[in-house]
Amino acid sequence: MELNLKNGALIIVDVQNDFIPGGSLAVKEGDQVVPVINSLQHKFETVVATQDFHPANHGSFAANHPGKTPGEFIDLNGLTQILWPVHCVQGSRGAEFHKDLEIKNQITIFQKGMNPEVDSYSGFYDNARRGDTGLGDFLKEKGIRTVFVAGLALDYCVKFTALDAISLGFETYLIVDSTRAVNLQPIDGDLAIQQMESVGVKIIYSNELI
Ligand code: VGL
Ligand code: ZN
Repeated sequence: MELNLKNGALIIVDVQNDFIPGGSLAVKEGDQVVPVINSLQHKFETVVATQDFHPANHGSFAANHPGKTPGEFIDLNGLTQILWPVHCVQGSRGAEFHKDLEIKNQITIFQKGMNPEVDSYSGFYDNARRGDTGLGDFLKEKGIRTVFVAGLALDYCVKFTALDAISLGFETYLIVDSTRAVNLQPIDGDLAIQQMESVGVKIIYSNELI
């Protein structure tokens, strides 16, 4: 496949210590995406990274709902919210990017999840689609037409970032070997891929870009 990367951007989603084995919301093999993503960065003029960046009182943390445990569902200001372990708290080591992820100065970082009242999976909007990180306008101002999504986790933040990218009119690719799923249910990663494909996300492997 010939892919024109000229008007393309790489979106690196949430490659942070808490999503890596040893972290509080560890994704199995999450560390394995790092060398793949590093090998792709030089292909793109535009590289952005998202960073899950919660205050300690965030409403998605089970610990902030007495008697609740991770994996349970609650209503959070009108949205169904699955409860998570405390993760990616602002200023904590878990919120930092994996130490081997190459973060060069031309990478622009978009933080999300700062509002304790609503969770924020996508790199573009919060889950209520009210808060906007500015990523969509940033990409459009650069003339970006195609985005390539990589990172963690496939069945949450990667999926919702890709779905929003499609809804904003970007041609959207998932680099499938540059992501891993949380898989609360073992099938979740596969379902996420199906859902993305059903709205037009194209699935590619990193070696198709090299
Ligand atoms: C994520 C759950 C909660 C993710 C972030 O990056 O996929 N998942 N917060
Ligand atoms: Zn989070």
